[in-house]
Amino acid sequence: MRLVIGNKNYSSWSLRPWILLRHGHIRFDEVRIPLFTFEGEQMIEDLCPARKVPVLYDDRLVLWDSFAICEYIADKHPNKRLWPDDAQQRARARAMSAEMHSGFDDLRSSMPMNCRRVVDGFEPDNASKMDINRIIQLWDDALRVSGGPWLFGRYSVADAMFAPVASRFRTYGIKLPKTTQRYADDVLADKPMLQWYEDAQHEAEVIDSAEV
Ligand SMILES: N[C@@H](CCC(=O)N[C@@H](CS)C(=O)NCC(=O)O)C(=O)O
Repeated sequence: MRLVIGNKNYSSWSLRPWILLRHGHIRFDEVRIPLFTFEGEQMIEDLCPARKVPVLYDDRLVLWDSFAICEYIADKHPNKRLWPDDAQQRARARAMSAEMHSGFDDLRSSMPMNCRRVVDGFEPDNASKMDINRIIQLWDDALRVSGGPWLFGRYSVADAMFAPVASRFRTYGIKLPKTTQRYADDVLADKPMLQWYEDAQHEAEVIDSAEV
């Protein structure tokens, strides 16, 4: 299995399947594309059917969307139990993941993931504040029902889908209520996340449009 990803510092969509694979202790090779560089454009042309990362290669399968990749990883490794066992909790975890995948446009565009940065005095606009409040509500509801430490108790696809949000909250200094702050801290202190951050530190490329 081979996962094609973008710059670790910036590529939030790449982080999702990468961290899920690492959490599941599933072996894979990693190919990193330095986005928006001459070399990167060539690699995107060669490796990414939708001209976006991430892309998963597994035998003859070429899979080009982060959520579909997470679903496939969970399907292929049922013993890793990457969705909640209970049908209703699984449905909720899917709805949360789908909401992340298709929504929060304002937060995503005004607060791009940037693992290396901490931005002082950042004030989110009103639309991003609404996204932030909705995410707090989602995390809080899930943690209240499951008791934590992950959104649905055991680590699931939903945690992988929201991992880049915890990174954004730290970069832009977003204040969270106690329970959700604890969850965000756990996400960032998680071993695979620390590895992702470490790798991001060693990247030299700067994408100006993601430097708020
Ligand atoms: N819906 C896609 C979005 C993927 C996406 O937007 N990837 C960004 C990087 S995080 C990308 O490849 N950007 C490069 C480009 O647009 O040229 C998914 O979930 O995988």
